[in-house]
Amino acid sequence: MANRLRDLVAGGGLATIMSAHNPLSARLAEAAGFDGIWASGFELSAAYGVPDASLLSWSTHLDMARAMAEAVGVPVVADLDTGYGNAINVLHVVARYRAAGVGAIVIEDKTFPKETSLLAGARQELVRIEEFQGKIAAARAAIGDGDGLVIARTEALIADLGQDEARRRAASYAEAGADLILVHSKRKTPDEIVAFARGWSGPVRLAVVPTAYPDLTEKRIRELPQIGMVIYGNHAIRAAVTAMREAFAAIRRDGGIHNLDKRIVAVDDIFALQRVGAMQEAEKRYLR
Ligand code: SPV
Ligand code: MG
Repeated sequence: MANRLRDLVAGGGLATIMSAHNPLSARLAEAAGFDGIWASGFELSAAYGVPDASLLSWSTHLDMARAMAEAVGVPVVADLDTGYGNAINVLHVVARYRAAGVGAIVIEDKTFPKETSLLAGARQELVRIEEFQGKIAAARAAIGDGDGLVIARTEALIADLGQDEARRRAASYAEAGADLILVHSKRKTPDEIVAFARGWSGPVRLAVVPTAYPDLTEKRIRELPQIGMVIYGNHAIRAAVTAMREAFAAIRRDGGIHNLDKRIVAVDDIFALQRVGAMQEAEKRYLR
């Protein structure tokens, strides 16, 4: 499958990437019209009910990313956290994600084990710039000469190291071979990211994750040509929790499913998401 993200980003467009935590949510995101699926470490951790702190193994995340890549036609952007170790770990792991069919990988410049970025008071330690350059170069080598994208994520702003350090790191990672730079921020307004983008004249475009600053709409992002990708980081799991809480409360309140039944999707809708029709076609053809 050709990776449309590379052309979209290179052509000056804005790639919209939606989080998911399983193939079903990935299919829903694809059907809604997103350009790609964010195989989010945060969402998978939440789905397992554990903190996003390098607790799940990379093979658990890889299994999910592979299942997503098999389930959708749009590229999967895999969140590899810190790359699960040093450059040698990155070399090993990225090759397996690529073989699993993902279109892009993201690695961040925090130490392993990491703590999630938006948690107040969380430990946010960064590795040396040279060390992370080595990890980016390893990821670039492992992803190969095809259309796979290596996205280098700097957590300099998350770690409160300031714009200069973020810029220095972003430029160093681009020099090491990153195809895009993801710059993350935990500020409640977009100012920090807008300032970073306006000051960015590097050779590659930027990716942003506006979870903490939802006022940065796609309309506003398009006014910043430095930004080529927006990732909606955790809205699938949050929407799922909202929907399930409401549904479960309604069943308790009503003493049954009789009211809720009309308000949620029909079982046939789930059959369609499971591609049951294709199975039935195959049954006609092959079951003898
Ligand atoms: C994720 O979705 O796993 C991310 C984005 O990395 S964040 O949780 O904001 O760090
Ligand atoms: Mg993550």
